[in-house]
Amino acid sequence: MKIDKAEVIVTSPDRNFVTLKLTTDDGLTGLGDATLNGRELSVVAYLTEHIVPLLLGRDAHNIEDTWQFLYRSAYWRRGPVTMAAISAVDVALWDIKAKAAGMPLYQLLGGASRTGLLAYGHASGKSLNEVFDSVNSHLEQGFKAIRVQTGVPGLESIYGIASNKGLPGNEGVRYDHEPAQRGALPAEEDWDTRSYLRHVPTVFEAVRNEFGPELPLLHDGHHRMTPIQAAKLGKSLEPYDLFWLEDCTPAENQEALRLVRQHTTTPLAIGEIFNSIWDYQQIIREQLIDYVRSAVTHTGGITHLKKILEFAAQYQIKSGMHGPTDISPVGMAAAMHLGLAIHNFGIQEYMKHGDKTNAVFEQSYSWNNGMLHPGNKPGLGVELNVDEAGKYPYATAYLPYNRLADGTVHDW
Ligand code: CS2
Ligand code: MG
Repeated sequence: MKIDKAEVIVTSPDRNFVTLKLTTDDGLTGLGDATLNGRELSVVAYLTEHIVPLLLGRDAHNIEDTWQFLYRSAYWRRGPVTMAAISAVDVALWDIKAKAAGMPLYQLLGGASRTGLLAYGHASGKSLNEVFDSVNSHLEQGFKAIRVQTGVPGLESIYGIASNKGLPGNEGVRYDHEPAQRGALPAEEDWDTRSYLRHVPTVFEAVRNEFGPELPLLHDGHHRMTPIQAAKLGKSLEPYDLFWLEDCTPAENQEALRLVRQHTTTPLAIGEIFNSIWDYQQIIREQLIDYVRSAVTHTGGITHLKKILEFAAQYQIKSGMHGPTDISPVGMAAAMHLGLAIHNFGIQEYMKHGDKTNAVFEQSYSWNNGMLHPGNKPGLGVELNVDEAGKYPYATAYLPYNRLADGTVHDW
């Protein structure tokens, strides 16, 4: 079964997506998500110029060998662009192999270890009332776990707060938080960690009082605190029993988490911007995190993320796969198949895609009563409608960045 055709498809229904479509000489097709938010075209070039020529004629069944070939023959290893490109090839090959076997991918990955996948949604608001409204609307949608992001007094616009302003042409349409904004330049946002550290615990106290002790609550620190500030926040949130505090401090320096661990028992989740097992080696071995946040799309595909999660399982660390709207339905389906098969599944992030996106990517995964399921169609269960995709050309969009009051650039 030789790879006969490799297409890199770029479309921008509600936001930009990059998809690799492989076709074999006996007509089977496989899809892989290669969307790297705000840097999409770099992966398009990596795939089109450097990888596609290497794939044609290869045996589509040899997934591990193809992974190792793409990783080692590049000489230049790791990094978000390389690993997103390798991921797209890997997932497309797993899609093809499962279709050839006539079974849903999770069956090929060892079968189902559970009946469905607990998922969390994004509630947010500038004010407490807005936060309460958003939590209620997510409970009404069936979510059984909720991430809470709040505005901070004195800061104009910060990460994670949905707004009613909507996208150009979508004014007034409630618009869940899509961080990448279309435009020629990235938006500049302001930040102040001390006012954030004062405010966030008060919001979680109010949410607990309003919604009770059981509801799993999550929060994303989005890489903005120093290790001691992260330790302080983790400690001040302990009374509110968070499911996890995510990306509490930039983790390039993995041992920074030791200081956080010393001071708080709030569970820690990290890894959405990691892209290889090496980014996790120390924090897993030293038990410095509780959840692996990597997405299949950004971490070398199912082949590599499965190895990271198997390593994590030895330390009772669970999965918490990244799943915002910049992970395409192809990437979400791959996460669900892997999540259903592994033992150490923790929780799955789930931001619903827009109607245009759902028309481009025909999905067979389901959302029911707070649980996701990848479906039972052979392969991934997602097909790309090329004509529909063709309606939405790429649109330049950037993630915002932060400056502190004195003008210093800060982690966004
Ligand atoms: C976030 C993302 O969902 C999350 O946990 O951290 O929204 C992140 O900001 C985007 O994926 C960046 O592209
Ligand atoms: Mg995050």
